[in-house]
Amino acid sequence: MASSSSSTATLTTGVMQAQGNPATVLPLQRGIVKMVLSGCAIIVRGQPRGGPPPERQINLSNIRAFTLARRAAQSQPDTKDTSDEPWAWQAREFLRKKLIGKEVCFTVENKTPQGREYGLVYLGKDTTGENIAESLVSEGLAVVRREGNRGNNPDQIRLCDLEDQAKSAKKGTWSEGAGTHTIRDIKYTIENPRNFVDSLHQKPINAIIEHVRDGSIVRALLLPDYYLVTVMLSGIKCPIFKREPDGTETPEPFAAEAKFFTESRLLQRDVQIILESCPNQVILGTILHPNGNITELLLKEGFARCVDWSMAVYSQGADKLRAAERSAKERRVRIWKDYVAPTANLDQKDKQFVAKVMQIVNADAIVVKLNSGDCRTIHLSSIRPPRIEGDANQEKNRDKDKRFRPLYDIPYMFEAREFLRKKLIGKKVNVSVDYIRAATAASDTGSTPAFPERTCATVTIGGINIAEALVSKGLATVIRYRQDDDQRSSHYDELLAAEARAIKNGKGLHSKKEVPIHRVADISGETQKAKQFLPFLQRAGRSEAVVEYVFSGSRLKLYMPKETCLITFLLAGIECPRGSRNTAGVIQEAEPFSDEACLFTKELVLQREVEVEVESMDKAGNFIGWLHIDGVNLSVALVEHGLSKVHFTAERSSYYKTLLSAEESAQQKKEKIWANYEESPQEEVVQVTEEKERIVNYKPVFITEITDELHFYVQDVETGSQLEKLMETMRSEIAAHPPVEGSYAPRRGDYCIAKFADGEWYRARVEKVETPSKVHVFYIDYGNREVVSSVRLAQLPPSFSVGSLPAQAKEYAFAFIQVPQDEDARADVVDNVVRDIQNTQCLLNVEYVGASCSFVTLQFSDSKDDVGLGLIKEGMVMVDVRKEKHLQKVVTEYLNAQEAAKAARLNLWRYGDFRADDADEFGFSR
Ligand SMILES: *[C@@H]1O[C@H](CO)[C@@H](O)[C@H](O)[C@H]1NC(C)=O
Ligand SMILES: *[C@@H]1O[C@H](CO)[C@@H](O)[C@H](O)[C@H]1NC(C)=O
Ligand SMILES: CC(=O)N[C@H]1CO[C@H](CO)[C@@H](O)[C@@H]1O
Ligand SMILES: CC(=O)N[C@H]1CO[C@H](CO)[C@@H](O)[C@@H]1O
Repeated sequence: MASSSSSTATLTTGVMQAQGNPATVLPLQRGIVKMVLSGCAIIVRGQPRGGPPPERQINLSNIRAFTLARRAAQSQPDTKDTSDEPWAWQAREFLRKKLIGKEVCFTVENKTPQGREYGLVYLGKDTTGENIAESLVSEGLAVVRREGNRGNNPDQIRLCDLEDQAKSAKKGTWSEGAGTHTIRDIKYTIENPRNFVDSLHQKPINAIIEHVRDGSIVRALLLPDYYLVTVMLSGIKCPIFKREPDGTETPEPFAAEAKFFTESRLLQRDVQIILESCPNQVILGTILHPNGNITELLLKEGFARCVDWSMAVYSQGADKLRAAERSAKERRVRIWKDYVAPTANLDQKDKQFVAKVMQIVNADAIVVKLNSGDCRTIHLSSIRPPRIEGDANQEKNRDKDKRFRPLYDIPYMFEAREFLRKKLIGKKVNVSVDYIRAATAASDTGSTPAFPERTCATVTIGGINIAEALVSKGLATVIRYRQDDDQRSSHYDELLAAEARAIKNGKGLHSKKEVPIHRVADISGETQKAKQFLPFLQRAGRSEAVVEYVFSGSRLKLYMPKETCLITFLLAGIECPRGSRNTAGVIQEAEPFSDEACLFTKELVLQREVEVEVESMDKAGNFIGWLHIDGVNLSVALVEHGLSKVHFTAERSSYYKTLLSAEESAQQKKEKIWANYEESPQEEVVQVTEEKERIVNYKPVFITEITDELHFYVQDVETGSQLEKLMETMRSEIAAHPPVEGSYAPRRGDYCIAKFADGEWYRARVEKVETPSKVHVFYIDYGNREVVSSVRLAQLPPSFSVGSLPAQAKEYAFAFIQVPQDEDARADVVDNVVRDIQNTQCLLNVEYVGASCSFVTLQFSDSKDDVGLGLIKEGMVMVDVRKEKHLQKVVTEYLNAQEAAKAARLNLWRYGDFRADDADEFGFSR
């Protein structure tokens, strides 16, 4: 081998040219073997220059190999599949194993006009390496071309010698027999690919990658049975070569690079493949190679993106794929070079934080309280709450009388909300923001509503992804995205998997069972219904409730699960600062600390399970009572924290003492509303910001009963005829079917009929059963009470129930009047009042609302004189000074009358002003 001393010696070693001018030295070239085309041709890759490197096909000089099987061109129906010539496959495999991925050097001896190159190929860097043509001939895997005038060529002579040796050793093609066993039976098509894939049970099978179409699609020859299949890598997609209508191909950005990446690692390598699934005739699989797995590598290098639908079948851990993709995005490599993370402009502290759950909104969002004290609404990423199926028109066809309440009326909405509520409310959760969904405008047609900007996050508690839990119970579904939309959950695949499980197990929304129905009676704001319902709640004692909404510190909406109804509930015993209100277009400013009180109540009770004791109702149909949560009485707690004052109506309740001491301690500490508190209760000026007018609307009532406490019961004169009619028909029915004496067993709270001293039957309610002969009843239409034997009681005929006509006797108390504590003095007043007004018609006006009943002024219907004022004038009672501005005119009138009575030393004042005496004694002056 001649060697020149030129500086290029290391790169280009001279080889004598085979034919022609012996003085010419052919340049020696190098490359890496990309592919073996047949037993006599290879594709060699040069040095990459920027993009994918140049490639050249080299046919080995002087030999002829056997032809490999060829599939008929689909476009030419007259061609047929041809099969392997004997030993053709063995020759290909011999070269493949020897050469793929290896460095070779070669000289080109000849180049045809079509550009096909023929030459000598040596394994390694120089011609000292194995001569490939010689090896083939020695193995009997190729035959020497003896045609032509080549007798004097030393290379050819060597080949002929080697061939002669192979012949005598009976190697390869020179062995006995026709060599038919060396012919493959290639299966180009599979009858039922899905069955085929299933039958392999995800076991790795040996294969050779025969062709790489693009980065993520290959043709593989499955061994040992020679199935030739196209496999798409599960879970990913590389940029492709788009086929245009005119037959040309346009590569998407990085398509060629991705293809080269896969090709250079896998083409004609021995691999194992797991065939994972076969949707729509496409086989999805994962290629295993000792040096790593190509799916992950492609993602990590930014040559591929994750594909939701096929990730589900990826058998080697979809999370690793997402992580690889995430890493590529973060480094902005290749296809991600312009990538901007959805949370890119958030501070780390806004991206991930721990917060306390304050409220569950519908079934896919929560309100959390941050460490800073601010509240934020967080939507659960990538899930969709239960919703109404079908078009919105159906909604219009709904029962028009019934208000549509999504929480109860959308199937599974309530279940979803309850699941979240029970698991999360009041708890600390980890929030990891996945994306911010921009606000959207409503569509012109109004078919899609406007959405404000939404913060969407993965929320976990104790390591559990709450969205995944919701989806796996079938209480939410997973949103599908466009492939390139990464505004989605960071745990999207787990959500999809959870959904697949829920569908398979028929959970919740995916269940074939009838949807659970929640018939909820909304009593809030329905005075009539509330009236009927009041006695049930009063009787029930402590009832369970869920706080559905907090309007203000003391005004709540409750869901009563046992009674399946919604009510508005006001806290008894306190005066809570009012929020700003808009009454008839006039904005009234909020009282100080109204927001604090509202927040306090929200934080303590919103969406919690509580117990309530309903005591009474106001005229708007709101129930009034006490609310307890975990041993805390909310009225007391608000007072304790200086967020409410004790209201005088609390006096009668069993919590009065607790309230007062709570108030005292708040005053001492100068908490919130007591910040400017000076210890001189007499001087206390109550800020009454309310500017409302006293409402004067006297209506005729019939006074039926006056109690020892100077409360009284009245019947509404306007509905009096209804009661008369009811009594009449009831009595005639009873006369026709007299009750069997003693057949009725009274129970506390029951409605019944009772035979009064006049021998007539009246509607009544059992208040207490001491013994069968001592039953306490309350005549619901008259307000009087009696202890009777049960033989005087009978079942209330259903047609006369309080449902058909509510109890007619309503309880009231005198406004602006303090009932004397002294029993004798009180008895005097009661006697006086009984004499004047019992069983007469009067005019009644509600002045203000108390915890157990409303406070009213009464007028005699003839003279229009005020009954209460009359009592003041006679010195029978003292004035209860109300501080509301709009009542001051009446209060002043009352106080003037009181002064006159005092001066005249009437009744209570007969010994002078006993209160002033006390005051003087203790050094106070008035
Ligand atoms: C060169 O190699 C190709 C690929 O195997 C083959 O089709 C072709 O016939 C070869 N040419 C000659 C002249 O052997
Ligand atoms: C929040 O995440 C941290 C770390 O991942 C964990 O230690 C902590 O327990 C989580 N807190 C909750 C409430 O899940
Ligand atoms: C199943 C398998 O082969 N997984 C491998 C995929 O490739 C990565 C490296 O690229 C390996 O770490 C995994 O073990
Ligand atoms: C009877 C009852 O529940 N009383 C509670 C009212 O609330 C205060 C504090 O908020 C508790 O200390 C009482 O025990």
